[in-house]
Amino acid sequence: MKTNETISVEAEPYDFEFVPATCALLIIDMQRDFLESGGFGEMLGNDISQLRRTIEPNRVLLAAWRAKGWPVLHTREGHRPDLGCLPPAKKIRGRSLTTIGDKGPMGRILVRGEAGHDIIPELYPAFGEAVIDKPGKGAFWATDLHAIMQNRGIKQLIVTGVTTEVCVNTTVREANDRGYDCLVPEDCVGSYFPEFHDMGLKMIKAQGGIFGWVSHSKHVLSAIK
Ligand code: TIU
Repeated sequence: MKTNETISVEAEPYDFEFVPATCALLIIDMQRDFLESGGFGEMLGNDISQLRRTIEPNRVLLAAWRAKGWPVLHTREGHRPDLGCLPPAKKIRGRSLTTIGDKGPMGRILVRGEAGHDIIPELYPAFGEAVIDKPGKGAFWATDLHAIMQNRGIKQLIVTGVTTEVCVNTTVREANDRGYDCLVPEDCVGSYFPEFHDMGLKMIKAQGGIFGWVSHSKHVLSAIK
């Protein structure tokens, strides 16, 4: 398969077409604090199994994408150790006794360089794969993702990761407004709340693909094999 060949993936609301050289796999926030037992997500009372089911399909898709030598990007949600990029509103939201920046079960919560902030070992970035540290929910705001995509000629994104209605949806919307196409494989994204996951996906593909396309990793894998 040539990297300038157009590949068609079964998707909703209609097939998604992409050219490998200009389409990146963007894996959102597969961080220990969101996915692992004892992390920040679980500390807040969330059911991490809803997110952990995404690990294996992401691992398989990442391995396939890497085997082709196609572009891979990763993001992490978190803040500078001095918390200079943490808005006070985000710090106090939720009225929890322990909030972002405080000592949590895996180091300071969502602080860059801490164990819980890092990406889970199953999907650890390889050499040459950009890791984008983002202070917000969207991967474009206050990051160099847009510049990286422009510099590398990336026009389309396969967006996976967590959580469906928060960081994945926000990123897909930001990408849409910047003129990029996004495909979301539904088994590779997850939410602590199944009903938000379902609606988050419907919101993307409604109205003729108002924000993008929704598919399943099996359709991506069969299209690229
Ligand atoms: N990455 C991401 O979605 N961050 C969140 O805070 N998600 C929640 O669902 N809370």
